Amino acid sequence: MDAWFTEHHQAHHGHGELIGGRLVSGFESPVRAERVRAAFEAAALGAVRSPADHGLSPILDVHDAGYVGFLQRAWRDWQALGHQHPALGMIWHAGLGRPRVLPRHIEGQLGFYSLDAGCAIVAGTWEAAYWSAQCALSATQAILQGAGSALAICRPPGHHATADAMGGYCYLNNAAIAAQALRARFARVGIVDVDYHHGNGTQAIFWRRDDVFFTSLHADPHDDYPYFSGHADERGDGPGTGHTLNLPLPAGTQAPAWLAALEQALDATVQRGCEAVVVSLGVDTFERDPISKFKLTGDDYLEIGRRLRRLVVPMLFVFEGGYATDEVGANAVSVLVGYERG
Ligand code: OKP
Ligand code: ZN
Repeated sequence: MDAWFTEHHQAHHGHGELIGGRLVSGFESPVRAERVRAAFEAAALGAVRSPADHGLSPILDVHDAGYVGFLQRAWRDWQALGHQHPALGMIWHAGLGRPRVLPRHIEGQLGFYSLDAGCAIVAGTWEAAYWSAQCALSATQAILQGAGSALAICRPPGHHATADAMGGYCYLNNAAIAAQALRARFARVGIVDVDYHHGNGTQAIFWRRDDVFFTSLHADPHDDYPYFSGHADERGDGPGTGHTLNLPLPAGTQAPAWLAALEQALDATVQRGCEAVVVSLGVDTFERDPISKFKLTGDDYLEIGRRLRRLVVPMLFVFEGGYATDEVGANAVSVLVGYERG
């Protein structure tokens, strides 16, 4: 299995996030991707490659053009006001659900195009988000050309981004962009989201579709981010009814209960006839993750990889969360080792 990685991710750095009303240093830091790359190289699973430039078109197959344009020019517009500090999403919001009219002012646009205050924009945010998506697209291309598996070491992550809004450290939805591109060859694509947080953006993108099955194991949204989606009764709508499966789990969940939920997710993915699968690979389910409350151990990630072998279809791993920087590389790569070597 080969991996796609680019140094462009480092351009998105130096931003914090608002927690409890205070701006703190960001958990979603450049070292995360570097650790995954280093662990992948150490495991000698395959080559680490630089992504090709697949352009904007596969991004626009998933995302709203107005939103993409906003991401491209947000830093310039923000800087033009004389600001040197990061621009934060959701500094203004309507308080009445999704705003109806796009404001002309950058402050208003930051609110219009964001789901929460988890997405700072700095000078290199667009560059990093664009190339993160290109990593997913290059790994997708390998699968389309016949590879059995591939890894996209994406940073920033993507699964909280909707078609037209950023949220939870995510700007472009790498897994959704990959799944959409896989549809060129595979009639039915599955997305298995194992990140600790519900993949609300991915769910929203495929909510009304029956050609992409989305299933997610995550923290119960009563208690944890993203709070407003991921409940078990959310199953899709219209033609997509039954093509979303949410498996929320309580704080403190350990491997036996987590793996039992994974089996349910895999059963459903097989039953839907998915011909290729994207794994939204977050390892913030780890017992020492600083922002999460599940209790998976390092060894559990090998077992997750072994269980995924049951899906005998091409599998694309897209890196999402995981904030225990000392272990994030080993944990993510253990999933791949379990998958490749059993
Ligand atoms: C992104 B991904 C912690 C607040 C965390 C945002 C979490 C985004 C997670 N007190 N808020 O799914 O790993
Ligand atoms: Zn997460």
